[in-house]
Order: sequence, then structure tokens, then C-alpha cells
Amino acid sequence: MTTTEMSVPRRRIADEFASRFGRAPRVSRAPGRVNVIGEHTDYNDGFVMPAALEFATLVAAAPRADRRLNVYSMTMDEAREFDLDSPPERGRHDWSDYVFGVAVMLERSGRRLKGADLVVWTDVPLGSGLSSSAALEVSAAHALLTASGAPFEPVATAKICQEAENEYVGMRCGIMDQYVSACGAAGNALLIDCRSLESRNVPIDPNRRLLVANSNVKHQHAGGEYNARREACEEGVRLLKPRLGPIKALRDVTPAELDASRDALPELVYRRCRHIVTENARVLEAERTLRAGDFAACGQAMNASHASMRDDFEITCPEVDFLAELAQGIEGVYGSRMTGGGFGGCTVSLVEAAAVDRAARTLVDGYRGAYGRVADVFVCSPSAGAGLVPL
Ligand code: GAF
Repeated sequence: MTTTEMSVPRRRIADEFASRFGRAPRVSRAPGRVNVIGEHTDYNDGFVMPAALEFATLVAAAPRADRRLNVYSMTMDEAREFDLDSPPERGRHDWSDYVFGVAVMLERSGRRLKGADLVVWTDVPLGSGLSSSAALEVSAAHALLTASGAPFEPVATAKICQEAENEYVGMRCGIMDQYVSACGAAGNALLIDCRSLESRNVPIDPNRRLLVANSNVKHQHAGGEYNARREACEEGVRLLKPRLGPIKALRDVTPAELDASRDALPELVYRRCRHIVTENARVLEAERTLRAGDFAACGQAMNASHASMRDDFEITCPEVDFLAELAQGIEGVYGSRMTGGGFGGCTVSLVEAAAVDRAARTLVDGYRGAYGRVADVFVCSPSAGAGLVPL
């Protein structure tokens, strides 16, 4: 997205705020993400390598004298209210849960918030595995902290937003999406160690592109499958402990150790664990090969990641398998895989810059031919993490 395109929503949201609330806001921005590799490894204390998207959520905000939060979503065309002094214990399965849950958890962390008026706008595709939820949480946190005169500490805030989603919304997600939305770096993917919560930038070569194809099959995270995968991983750790000693998470298990303990696990739990331990190794291999400019090897790791998600973790779907496998066969595409939590959503492909247009056309035409559906295809130019938008 160019600066001129970005200035349109920025002006629109400020105008909407002024006409609703009669004063000028400050505007916070937090991006969605595409995950290059490392799926479901985050809640296993493992490694992930996402990049922040240009698609983002904006939250315009100004403080109030009382402790009320008034939120209007331009995307939903709906308004919600909330009293910081008598917050409901849990979310009510509504988009506003992400805003109010973050407010509740910020206060629980000891940060005293002012009441605020807020207007929300987003261009992150909803329910497509591109982290629209995290973008809303992190931009709301940034806006609420800014309106309260408190500092935005990126990693600490990402953890609070994750808690909001775990405890208030009821989705047991890991830290990846909130972390990269808060800490993303323009032009880079982030290698995040989800145990130490340290990260390092991994530059995306200027002659290579991350091509994202949205199958437009909506995923349903809270639908139980995600939490079921997490439980299988926890079950694996519980059953492996007597064999392997004091392991805390699948992060502590190598593929060879898992194989040697195969008989300790039910077949399904074994396959779930195999995805995680091999995926952790693939993330580190992808980082190494991206830095070395060995894009063919990086692509192989991406392809293997897709196969592992399809066969062992069983989180893909036919439409997404089709898009990944079609991309894998296109000249100039190094590798392709589903990205995000699964059960629909998007693929990400690492593509030679000169092959992007042809690859995009092939995906759109192929998908229409096979499924009669539209695939939205775009190039990700990794953006910066959360911050104030200059007005
Ligand atoms: C979702 C979750 F929110 C993340 O924490 C992560 O587990 C991802 O699915 C799968 O890698 O986006």
C-alpha cells in the first residue's frame, strides 16, 4: 500500500471520529501478519518466522474524563460501550471482546487506564488467517495506552494481548501474532523464539517476494480444532516426560528423540508431535537458507511444512492444499505452504520477483477453474509493527 492509499483511511477515520465525538483523535496502527514458516510451534515454546503486513487496523482514540470506553467500528458499522469499573468477566462472542478484553488485561497488569472514545477501521481480511484479531488487539492496546499517557512496551503489550485472547475471548492462541503485530520490522520477517521472547530480523531479499493467496475459505479458530491441537501437544509432553526427563514443551524434544519414543504415544498424538518437532527444525533451516540466499532450500522447507500440516497436524483443507500444490509447480516459485492457524485462509509462496505476475495469474485462474471461487492474491511488503500514524 502506498503512502497516498494509507492517507485515505487515516483521514476517513479522523473525520469519522471528529463527527462522532467532536474532537481530534490520535490514530494508532497495528498490522496483520503472514507467517513465512512455523505453524502451531508458538504455544510449544518453539520458533516462528512471520512478517507484518501492510494491511492493518487503525484505532482513533481520545481520552474521556470518566472511565467509560465508547467504541465504534467503521468496518462493522456498530457501536459498543464498556465501563472500566465494572467489566464483564468474559467476552460475549463479539468483535468488541478484543478491545474490551485488552482493556481488562491492561488494567489487571497494573496499568490504570483513562476512559476513551474510539473508532476502529481495518483492511486486514477477516477470518483469513492473517491475524485480524491480533491487529485489533494490539492497535486497541496502543490506542488505550496512548490515550492514558502510558508507554507502549511492545513485547509486554503483546503478552497482555495474548492473555486477553486466551482468557477473555477463550481462544488459546500462542504469542506469534500479537508479537509480530507489535514488533514487526519493515522489509524483514522476524525469527521469534517463543520461549525467550527474543527475536531477530530476517531480511527478505529485494529480488524475492512473499506472495499471499487467500482461498476465501473462512477459518473458525474458536471452533475447537485449534484448542484440540494444543491439547494433543500437551498430552504428548505429558506422555514423553517419563522417557525424556524434565521436558517443559515440545520445543525440548528433537525429531530423533520423538521417533525413539514413538511407542509411548497414541498414533494421533505422535503425528501431532511430529509436526511440531520437525516444524521447529524447518523454521531454523528456513532462517539459515534465507540469510544465505539459498532460496531453493528455503522453498523446500516451506513445501515440507505444508505436507506436515496436511498429513500430520491435519489443519489444511482441500482448497488450500490445491493453492499450495499449484504454486509449488510454477516456475519461479521456490516453495509454498498454508499460513496461519489453518482450516482455510491463505497460502504464502516465496517467489522470484520476475515471476510474481505469472504466478498470481496461474493461481487465480487455476483456483477459479477447480473450485469456481475467487482467490485474492497480493504481495506482502513486510511493514513495521504498531505505532502512531502521523496525521
Ligand atoms: C493462530 C494463533 F493465534 C497463533 O498463536 C499461532 O498458533 C497460529 O495460529 C498457528 O501458527 O494464528
